[in-house]
Amino acid sequence: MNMIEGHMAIEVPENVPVWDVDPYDHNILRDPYDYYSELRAKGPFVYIPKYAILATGRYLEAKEVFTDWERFVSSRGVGLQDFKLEEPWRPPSVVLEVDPPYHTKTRTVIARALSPKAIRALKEGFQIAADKLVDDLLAKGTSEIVVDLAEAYTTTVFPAAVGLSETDSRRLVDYGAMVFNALGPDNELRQSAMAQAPDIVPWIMERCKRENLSTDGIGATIYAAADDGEITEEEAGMLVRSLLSAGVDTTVTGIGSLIWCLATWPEQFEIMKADPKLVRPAFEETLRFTSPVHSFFRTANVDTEVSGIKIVDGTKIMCSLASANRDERQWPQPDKFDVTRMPAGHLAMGLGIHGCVGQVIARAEVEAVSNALADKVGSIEFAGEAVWRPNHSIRALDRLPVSFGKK
Ligand code: OVM
Repeated sequence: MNMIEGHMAIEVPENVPVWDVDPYDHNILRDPYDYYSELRAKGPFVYIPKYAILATGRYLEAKEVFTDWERFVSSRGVGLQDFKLEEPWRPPSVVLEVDPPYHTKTRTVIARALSPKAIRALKEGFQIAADKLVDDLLAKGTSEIVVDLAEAYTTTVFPAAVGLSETDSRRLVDYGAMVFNALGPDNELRQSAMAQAPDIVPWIMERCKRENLSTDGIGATIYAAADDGEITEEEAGMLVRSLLSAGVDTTVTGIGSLIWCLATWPEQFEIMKADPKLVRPAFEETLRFTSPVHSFFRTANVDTEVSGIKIVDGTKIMCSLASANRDERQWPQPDKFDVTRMPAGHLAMGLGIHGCVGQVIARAEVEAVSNALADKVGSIEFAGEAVWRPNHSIRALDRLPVSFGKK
């Protein structure tokens, strides 16, 4: 078998255009929208020879591949690597990188710990934290939103909600960067993220232990399921690791991108401020428009067909969620940021059995920030260049200097 980036190198399927492009090129990772347009225009799938994978940037196909967990499995990894053929860099996630029936058990436990009822109790604390940070930034006038708001806020309220006994903004953010870069090719970007593993991984694993968690947080709810015999003690620790893997960089990115959108389209900020009912839809539109997680893979686990294209067992399929969320076949005026759109069905948080299990807490965290902006901030203006940070699976801001004006 011919291997490439840890998976089987497939042949070009019939009727699939070959596109000699590197989706992990830094210029594309920083500004991917021309790449997405071309990806969608070429057809339902393209074959990318550099990685011998299929890629889809269209809504319908991305949705079909994402929903059908029986044909398109997660247990072989949701990045370029096929876990059936190569050992992953860390023990696989017991919820992301598994399939039913095993998945059903762990998902039930983590979903309970992150249920709307569990999250409701956290909202007041989120609002107090967001109000205070926004007040501080208003007093400062000009600030760098990625570090001073998005990271500062998320790495305070989220670890507290989980029940971590100690937090470390840099390690949490850089662990997320490792986890999300790990899904891509073994290039310089992945290697430089991984170079931090010896410092970060032991710290993260220590945080996941029962004795290092409060008795009343999300982590404790997960460990309670081990006491009840629903999962093992080890699985409970692994589910806490999932919280720390997926719960920081995603939310940090969502907050940064929301503020970037509102600074770029001040008239949309005006519309949102005029109607508090638009605070939630404004974030959903930010999710559709910016798609913090730009891509995930599935692996075909049978010989099958999608949209008339034959797909063989072992095929890695790169699903560009960010492109699907701009697909002109699905969205009228897809490149318009419109806080009144209410983009039901966007793929930014996936969907189906692997759909983001943390979406209730993520929305609650961001909503508190949006409320604070709508209440207190009159204007958001760029105070320097917004810079994007290349990552194999996340499109995040690296730097966002803005001036907040008082209302
Ligand atoms: C995990 C996890 C879940 C969702 C996303 C993610 C790749 C990781 O369970 O570790 O990032």
